[in-house]
Amino acid sequence: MSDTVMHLGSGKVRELYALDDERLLLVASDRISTFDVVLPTEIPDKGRVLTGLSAFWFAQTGALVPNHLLALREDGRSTECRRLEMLPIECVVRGYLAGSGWKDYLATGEVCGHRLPIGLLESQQLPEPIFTPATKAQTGHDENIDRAAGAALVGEGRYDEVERLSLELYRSVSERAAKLGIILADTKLEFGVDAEGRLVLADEAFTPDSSRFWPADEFRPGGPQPSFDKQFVRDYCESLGWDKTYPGPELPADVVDGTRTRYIDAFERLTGTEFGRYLADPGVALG
Ligand code: Q0N
Repeated sequence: MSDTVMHLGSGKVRELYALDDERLLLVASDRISTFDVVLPTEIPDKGRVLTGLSAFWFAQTGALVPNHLLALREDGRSTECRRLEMLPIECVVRGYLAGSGWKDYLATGEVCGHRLPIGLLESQQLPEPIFTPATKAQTGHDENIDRAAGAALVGEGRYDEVERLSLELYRSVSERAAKLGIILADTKLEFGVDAEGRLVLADEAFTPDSSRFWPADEFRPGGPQPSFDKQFVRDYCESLGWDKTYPGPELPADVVDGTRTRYIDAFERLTGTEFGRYLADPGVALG
């Protein structure tokens, strides 16, 4: 690379670079985190799987909402994106009661100001999907917020708009996943605003790192569901009695291989494309 490319920031598993004033490069690594700790062992091709899935969903939902994807690079793990002014909230949609939604419901009977029926079970489907935004914590955990707090951060009009778009996206993708035997329990979306003031879907979308995907044939409400992608990793880490603080444990080869197979399986089921075809030509993900 002869040009200077500014490194703008690191997520736990992705890096962001500025290509120029209008464009960013988003690079997905093969790093994996569990219990909020990045492990020292990588999962080969994980970054390509997530990049391909995200690109696939951007292409599939482009008619519903414009998105930041400009180009998918030949390496299959890097995307050129439009540079936006990001909104300071995480746009979460939940169709099922899991994670922090379940915790909040147990404590208060509500999630982000949505009062829910009494007697719901952990992982149960909600009467209808709900928009449950969160603040973007720089360190530590995102905090769930209600409509008033969200509207104070982005404005009433923008709040209504991202709520409507997030729910539309969730409905569209969850219906498609359901036909493939996969439950989209919940998902986290990020939006930005372009120079013309239009909302644009950004970041990654509908990947296993940003969503809970559950195999429908193993769905058993009344407890937590096994993770489609990370369950081998979690089970292995639990078996060690690791205290879930940095540093995490190295993963043995069978856990790495099993987890890699699960990621590729998710890619192939959701996109209907062989992962080998994606590696040979990432453009196939765009349809
Ligand atoms: C941006 N983040 C979130 C990647 C994700 N299109 C954009 N324009 C301006 N800023 C951003 C995007 C996007 N996507 C998104 N931060 C900046 C967190 N990052 C962390 C690093 O990896």
